[in-house]
Amino acid sequence: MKKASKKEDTYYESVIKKGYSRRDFMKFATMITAFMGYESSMVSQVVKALETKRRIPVIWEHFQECTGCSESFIRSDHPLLADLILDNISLDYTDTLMAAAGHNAEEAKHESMKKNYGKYILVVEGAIPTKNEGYCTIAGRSAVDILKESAAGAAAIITFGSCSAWGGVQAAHPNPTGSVPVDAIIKNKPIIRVPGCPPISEVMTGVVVHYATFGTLPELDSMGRPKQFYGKRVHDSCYRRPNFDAGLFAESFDSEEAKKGYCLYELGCRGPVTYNACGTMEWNNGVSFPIKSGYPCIGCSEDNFWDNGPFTERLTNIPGMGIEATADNIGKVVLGVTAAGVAGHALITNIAKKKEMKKAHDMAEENKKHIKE
Ligand code: FSX
Ligand code: SF4
Ligand code: F3S
Repeated sequence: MKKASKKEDTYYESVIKKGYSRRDFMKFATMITAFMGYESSMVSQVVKALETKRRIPVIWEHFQECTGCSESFIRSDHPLLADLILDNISLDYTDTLMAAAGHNAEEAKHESMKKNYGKYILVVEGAIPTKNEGYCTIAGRSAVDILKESAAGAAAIITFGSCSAWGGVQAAHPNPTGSVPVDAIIKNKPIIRVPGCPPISEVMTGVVVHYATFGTLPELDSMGRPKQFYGKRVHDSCYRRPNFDAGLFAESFDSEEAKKGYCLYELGCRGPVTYNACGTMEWNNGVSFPIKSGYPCIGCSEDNFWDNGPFTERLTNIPGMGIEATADNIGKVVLGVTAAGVAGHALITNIAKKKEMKKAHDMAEENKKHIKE
């Protein structure tokens, strides 16, 4: 565990102290500026901010979850990325990763919260049980109490992962612990949703760097997610998309077609109704993401996705097919589309879009016949 030093370093001072070169730093600044969706002309502004600004303290709470979000975060392949958050964005408390435990850890957290009251970013991983405080108790206190306490002094809250953003697996039917997302409890703070089970680590760093550079939160969509990262469907950036458009679908896992990159729509892919940047950012420095590994998107960044299964059953409708849809124009209506697609069908009001969908679906069926022949 790292205690806050007397003189707080700037981000730049921290990374240099850590042994990185100026060149590494510049590479990081360029990469994160691009991830944030800005022109290369903005790199100098990001560099200047990171060179001159004091690090933003981060308090990171864990509640009901699998800790996959932290795993995803620390496995980011950009060496400076994890260091910047874990060591250099002054991660003052995270009970999963810090060396200290018990009273020492609690003390460090309270010290940091007091010292940085009103200034720190609170990252929350995991959902919050409300039925019985015994379901998630840390240091003798309930998750609800801990959340309220740490949220009180936060400048903003990042809900990192689908559990804290939407409720996640705990809140799946029948939700035995009465789990809720952070915004069901905290109403008076800006909350940035960074959903995904797990989410992409660069998104979180992007949000923190944006805050450090501009002193404001990034632009959010109607669901409270940073637009730069959740503005498009997985389907819009999927490398299998040309095969979808050509009606080339894999019929089974591990088939020759699946290996060749045929579309996984028939195997239940939720990419067409899922907003996330997986197709462009991927994991482990662009090594892979679920679809590239041969498994359909299960919509892990969408609300209630666990109850939208079975995951290998194909969607019967694809809202917005044929257009580059954004979360704001169709996201609201497609959320909650079930595998059966009945609800999704009823929600689509654009007749032209329906026709287009039918045409494309018929075409796909036709193409499939040809593939089989
Ligand atoms: Fe949830 Fe994260 Fe999924 Fe797991 O902490 S979003 S279950 S990857 O770990 O909260
Ligand atoms: Fe990719 Fe899935 Fe869309 Fe096919 S349906 S193009 S696999 S996102
Ligand atoms: Fe999740 Fe789908 Fe991306 S399952 S990781 S949103 S490809």
